[in-house]
Amino acid sequence: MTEYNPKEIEGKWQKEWQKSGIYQTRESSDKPKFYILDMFPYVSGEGIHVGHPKGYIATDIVSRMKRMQGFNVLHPMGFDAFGLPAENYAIKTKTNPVIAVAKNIKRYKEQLEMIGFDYDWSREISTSDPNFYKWTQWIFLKLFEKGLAYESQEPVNWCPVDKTILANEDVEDGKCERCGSMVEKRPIRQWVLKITDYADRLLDDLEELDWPESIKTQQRNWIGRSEGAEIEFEGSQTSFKVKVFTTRPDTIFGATFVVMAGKEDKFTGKYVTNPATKEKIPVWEAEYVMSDYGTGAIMGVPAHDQRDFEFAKKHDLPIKNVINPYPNSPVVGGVYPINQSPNLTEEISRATKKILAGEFYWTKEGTLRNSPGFDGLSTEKAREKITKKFGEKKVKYKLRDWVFSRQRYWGEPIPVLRDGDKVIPLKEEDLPLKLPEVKSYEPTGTEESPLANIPEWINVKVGDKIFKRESNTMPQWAGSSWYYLRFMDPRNDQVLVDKEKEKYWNKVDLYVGGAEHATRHLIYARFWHKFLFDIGVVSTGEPFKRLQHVGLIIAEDGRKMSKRWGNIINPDDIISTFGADTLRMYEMFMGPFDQSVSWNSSSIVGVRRFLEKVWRLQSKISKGLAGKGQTLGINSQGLTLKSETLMHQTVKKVSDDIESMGFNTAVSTLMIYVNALDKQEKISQKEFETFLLLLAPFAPHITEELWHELGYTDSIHTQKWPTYDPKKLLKDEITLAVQIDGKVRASLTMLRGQNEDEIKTTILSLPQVKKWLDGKEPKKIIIVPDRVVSIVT
Ligand code: ANZ
Repeated sequence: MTEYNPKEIEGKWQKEWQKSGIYQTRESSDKPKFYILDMFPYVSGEGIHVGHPKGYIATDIVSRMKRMQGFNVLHPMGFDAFGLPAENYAIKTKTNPVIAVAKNIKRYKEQLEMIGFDYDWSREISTSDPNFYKWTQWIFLKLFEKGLAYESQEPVNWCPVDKTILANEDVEDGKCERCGSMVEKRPIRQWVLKITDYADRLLDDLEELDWPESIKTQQRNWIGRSEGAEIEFEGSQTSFKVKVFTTRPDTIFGATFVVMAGKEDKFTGKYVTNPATKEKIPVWEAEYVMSDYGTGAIMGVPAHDQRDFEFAKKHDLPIKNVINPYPNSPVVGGVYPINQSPNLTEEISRATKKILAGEFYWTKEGTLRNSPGFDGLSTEKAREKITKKFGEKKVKYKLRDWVFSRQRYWGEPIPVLRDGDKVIPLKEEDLPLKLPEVKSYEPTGTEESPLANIPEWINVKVGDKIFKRESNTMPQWAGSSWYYLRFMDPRNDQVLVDKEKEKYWNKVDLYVGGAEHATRHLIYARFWHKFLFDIGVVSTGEPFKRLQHVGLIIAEDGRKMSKRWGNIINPDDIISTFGADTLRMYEMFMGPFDQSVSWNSSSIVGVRRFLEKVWRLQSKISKGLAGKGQTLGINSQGLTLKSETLMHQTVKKVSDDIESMGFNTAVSTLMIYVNALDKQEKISQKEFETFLLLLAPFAPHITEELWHELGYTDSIHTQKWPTYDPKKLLKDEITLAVQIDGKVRASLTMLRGQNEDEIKTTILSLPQVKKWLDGKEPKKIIIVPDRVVSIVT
């Protein structure tokens, strides 16, 4: 037996798989489909570190198991090549983005191939390929046609360093998500997509998705639906009036001022009338009121809102309580309803007294007071009645329309012509509108992209007239909003995706990627998908059935892996020292898949040793019976009963764990199994094969080699996935006494619930029984279940 040497086998099998095309997805198939997808990488720096492939290894494992289980698997890969990350890298390295991106894609691919993934590379796509972005532009034209793409001059986020406007989703804590600079508000001409038209559907349809609850919650909060009322506060004498949005119309009798959005706290000198109390109240400006939410103005109810309370305290404005938190509390004469300790009751009384006196705020529910005509009503009931009487029911969203244009070169050109203020969309047959190759691609800092400086491209002569093209390009998130559809039919030049193919493959069954995409890519893609559903391009209302996020791999020093810290671990180095199979298994073994874990150089050695042990196991295979354990039964496949149980248990556990993405426990189950096999003097071929099949998704190279060592000529990756027999999972053992002609001659420990044939075969193969029978044929074998086997000769 040779030594385990991954260098010799890994490259060899990768080439072989490519040659034989075993991972290519066939079009028509009577098998059930399984579409499994990774969030494709954006192409920025040069190459990947060990953190990047963690999710890809996971989908590789699931896809391999599913293929072996008889599914027609689609597991594609491509590159998110347009946008800021790629362009900034190009600018930094002074390489034209066209060249930089091509070079980086090549490098990424080489690295991915070394890990031994089962991607169907014949379906590779890149968002900056005109054959791809033709359809991104096509979707834009459809959005425009339906009135969902429009131009606006609203003040938007401007990043002074990246020199482009950004969507709200691109801004984190007031900073540009890419470069960290403070964004400014600037009124710049922009293209906007009306995602708000889809707010309710984006919200409602979350219910049906098998997604992590945390991501659903983030989307709910991002969409931020609020039910409330708009109420108008009219000027006392003048025509001046202020409309406010409130979720608490029930507190209107406590509104003692109105605040409009402003840069600093300031009394405007104006007054309006509270429609409920008919009192004259002052109008202020303050920073805490946002100009772009609700109506940009609020009614100040200091007794029931913390910020209003603080504002009133600061500016000495009246505070008037209109809600009694505990209507039955001793303070107002009733008896406190809950059986509380006297101390607690006392404390509540004291707090209630303070609240009722307007010395503190109460933001929760209660019963109305100081509200003539509504006193005694519950806050809930009062909201309804007061809205009817003084205002109008309204639903507001935090979600804003998607600012969709960038003043940058490296993106999809927006396919429209302009004649002064008039916008003329291109015709479908004029797509793709190709991005011209340029010498200078640095952003200009103006409202235009560098494309505006290329007269041959920007000016279009039609007849005698000169039209101008749109110089702005689409954001990085355009291509990724629909790329998963293109994998279903990547080379179609007639339609975005063929109807039949779309029907067969939609939805993505399992989508795996970073949790940081919760409120951007995953909202944008759902929006586009719903739009494509509305215009009949796709047949499902949602793109991704099940979503799973990947936990980060942190560097050994506990920091994020980054060039800046010099703590990057390159997968190429790990592969050349330990092999790709070790890298794969180690990354799955590190910890729960969705949690962050630190790299640990010494643990990876343990995984390599495990694979060496697997390699050595082949010398123990016995084609006949298993050795040892004379008191244990042996079944027809040469398995001792104990080892048979363990085999069935291992099959079940590993299959279930892969299905639920519990890869770390799947690996440890395989390790336990190997240790058990290693303790046996001999192992049966059946056991070894079953084990190899279970290990194959994790370590595709070593298993392929050992499989061929067994004499097989076709790939292990196209074999059937092992199944288990639930009856054989039973752990409890029984001991049968074996009588021969009335005398106990042997005993047999076996699992409860074996069938009679199994028991008979096992008994007759026991050495002691053979000895006593001495070649005689038994006339009769009587089995008393779980107790005695009686052989009559
Ligand atoms: C009166 C009131 C009384 C309020 C009370 C709250 C408690 P959501 O939609 O859940 O975030 N609000 C409305 N527009 C605003 C704006 N442009 N900037 C800042 N605050 C704004 O919360 C809606 C509530 O936030 C509204 O209800 C309003 O304050 C405030 F006891 O109106 B409320």
